[in-house]
Amino acid sequence: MTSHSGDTPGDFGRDLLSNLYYQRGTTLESASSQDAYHSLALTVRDRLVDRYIRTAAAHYRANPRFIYYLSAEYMLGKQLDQNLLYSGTEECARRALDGLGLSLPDLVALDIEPGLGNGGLGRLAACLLDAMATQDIPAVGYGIRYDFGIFKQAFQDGGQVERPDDWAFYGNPWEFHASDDQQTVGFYGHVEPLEGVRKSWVPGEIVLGEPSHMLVPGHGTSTVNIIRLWRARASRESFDLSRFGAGQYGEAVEEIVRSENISKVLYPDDSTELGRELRLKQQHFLVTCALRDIVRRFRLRNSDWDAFAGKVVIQLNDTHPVMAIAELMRMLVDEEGLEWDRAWAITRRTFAYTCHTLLPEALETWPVALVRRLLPRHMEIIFLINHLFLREVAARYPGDDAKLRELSIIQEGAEQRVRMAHLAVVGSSAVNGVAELHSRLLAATTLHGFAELWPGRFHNVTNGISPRRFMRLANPRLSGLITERLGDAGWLTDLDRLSQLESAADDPGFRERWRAVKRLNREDLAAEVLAVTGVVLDPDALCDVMIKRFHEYKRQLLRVLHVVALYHRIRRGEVADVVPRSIVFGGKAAPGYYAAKRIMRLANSVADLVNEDPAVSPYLRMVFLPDYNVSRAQVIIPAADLSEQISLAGKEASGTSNMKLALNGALTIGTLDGANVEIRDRVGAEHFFLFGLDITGVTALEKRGYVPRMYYDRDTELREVLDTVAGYDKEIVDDLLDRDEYLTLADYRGYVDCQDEVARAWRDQESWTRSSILNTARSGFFSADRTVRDYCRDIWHVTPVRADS
Ligand code: NBG
Repeated sequence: MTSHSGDTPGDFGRDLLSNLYYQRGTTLESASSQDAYHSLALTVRDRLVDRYIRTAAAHYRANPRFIYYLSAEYMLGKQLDQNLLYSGTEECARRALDGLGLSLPDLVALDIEPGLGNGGLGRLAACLLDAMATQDIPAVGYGIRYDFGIFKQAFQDGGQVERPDDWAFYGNPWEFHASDDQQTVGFYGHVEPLEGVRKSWVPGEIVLGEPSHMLVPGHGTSTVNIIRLWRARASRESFDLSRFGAGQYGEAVEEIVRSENISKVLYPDDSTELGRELRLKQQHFLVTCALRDIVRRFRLRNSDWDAFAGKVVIQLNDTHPVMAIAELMRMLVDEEGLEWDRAWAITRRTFAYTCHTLLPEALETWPVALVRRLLPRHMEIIFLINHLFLREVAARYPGDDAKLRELSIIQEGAEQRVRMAHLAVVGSSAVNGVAELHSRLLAATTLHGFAELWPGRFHNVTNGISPRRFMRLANPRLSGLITERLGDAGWLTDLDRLSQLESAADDPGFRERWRAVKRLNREDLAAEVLAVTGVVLDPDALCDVMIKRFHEYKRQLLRVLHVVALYHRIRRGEVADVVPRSIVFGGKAAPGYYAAKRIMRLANSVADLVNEDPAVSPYLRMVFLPDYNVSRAQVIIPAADLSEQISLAGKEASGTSNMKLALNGALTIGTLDGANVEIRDRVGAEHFFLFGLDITGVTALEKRGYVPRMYYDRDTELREVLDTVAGYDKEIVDDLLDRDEYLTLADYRGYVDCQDEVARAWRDQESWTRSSILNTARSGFFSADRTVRDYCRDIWHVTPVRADS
């Protein structure tokens, strides 16, 4: 076998031409740009394959405990930039391509972004996989290979329009197909008794799960893990030839279409559960394929079921994969013939569950009737789990029926429903929230009864981000400066070393260079904004960034209100407290989320208002960059000076853009919500702009009775702002005055005054730069490597295995 591994430009160029010839069947002279891109991708991928094979061999030898990360979403970002970096071939590829008359940036631009997620939850999954590989943790990520990822966002008359994301239209060069590792997944049907609790489920419909995997390389190590994605296929007999012969072409492929629809599209809503049957099918499809694959892998080296939980940790990323608890019980009891109690002990030890929300509407429940129809045996198993669990609760709280109702996995009412979060807690050995405040609130409110019952089961693991993706790849200039200052690039895998930048904050020469980097990054962003939207940004203006999904609780509306206030001040010539700013928005709204879409439209109208007014635009420009995704994030974040983290306290579980922005030297304006609290604790209160109600204030105000109209009556500037907004959208203003569920008006004055403080601080560029450097220097804690270490220590109890061991 000829190895594709040399690390000179000559070797690289030779392998690229070979891939062009043998994989694409063409030559340099006749290659299309897709041919060139695919050959480059394959050449880079080849350089990771060898490491992957060695990793797999080392894992086989060591037979270690594995982390199996189950997630319905992954936001992987572009692979080419990452894999060039991780394979150490960036420079040699550039030179090889130069020699062949090809341009690396042009080909990088063709790279696809698999948008297999909605937002923070999916990106977190990708950052954790990256960090696990980087720390040599034996791990596999399992997910769904949606044909269509998160929709592409465009604006029409300021409103969001969604277009399908056929992300692998030209093929995905990063993916290995393994059609012979197919699994079968059943749906519907009926249950037949065997002996005792053991039953036999006879599904009424069978779908095939076909896996493919992508490589997940670690940085600075030989380890290459994989993420395995499943795609639904109809069985070979599904095509109805007789109907086709009779001219019924649609009917002939009906079954194929029905089966393959399961992995057709990612649900584009990250908060409210629509309770659609197809969604539940997706979940069951994912967990069945993953579990069968996990068992197959377990059996390569082990046979005794009692060893299972010692070798397998299944981390449930939110409730989407929680049906796995019932499915594993079904496999162990019905298929493997284990006693219920033994199976339950194994199951409970195997699973761990991460909760990512506090919003009640995001806590998934499924109608019992639906589950019973789609997964009849699973429904029985859930009832039995619940029965045994409630017996335990009754023993602990004798006569307390309210307690039983509160904790039950089944929610009673007009329609019985399965509470997936309750099933997750009951069936796991560990439960964690994603920031200190969030974990505290989970135990105090949402999951209070469970935390009282099993305090030892509850943990906090504060989220983290990949410094490779969000610093080294996104911000090569700042990375270069940091590496120069620290002497080597080791900080990329040991992010606490950024603390060595503390002294640099007091070095005027270093500050100057830091500012120069920010300036260049703002120029890059301005170029992108111009190309995409036609809006001209001033690269010297303060770059004020709010990038996240559109949600009322995140309060993009509050951001817009401040812009309108600034607009009026500038129009009146009250510019004493105004500094030139570029307001940058990015984020998608769920297609059916009417209120969020209204706010988006308003944001676009306000952007037009300020940009088109020659009296205002020297001070203020505003742009809504459409189709926010990981690639866009990599351009926006390095340019940011101010990070908007302004959710209503108690609503944002953690946030992760807050971490990415702080790491890149943006100062935060924020509330005491999610991980903002920990960011402020670490970077220091004097380098963080705090405003707004905290959780105690929110609770007290809601208890007193919140009257939003009062703020309108008392605050003349707010009145002017809302009157302007009413000219665009009266419904938004009516809702604010009458209801204002997220206390926007209560926090308005504090926010606007705090923004004035930001402007004053910006005027002193030396001191601002110092704060910026200190934000970076003190953000080491937010590395996903630390997050993974926390999981390993508190929940997973796994040890690294080195590929070269
Ligand atoms: C999101 C939270 C964020 C958090 C990410 C990652 C869901 C259900 N939750 O605050 O809203 O940062 O998860 O943990 O998408």
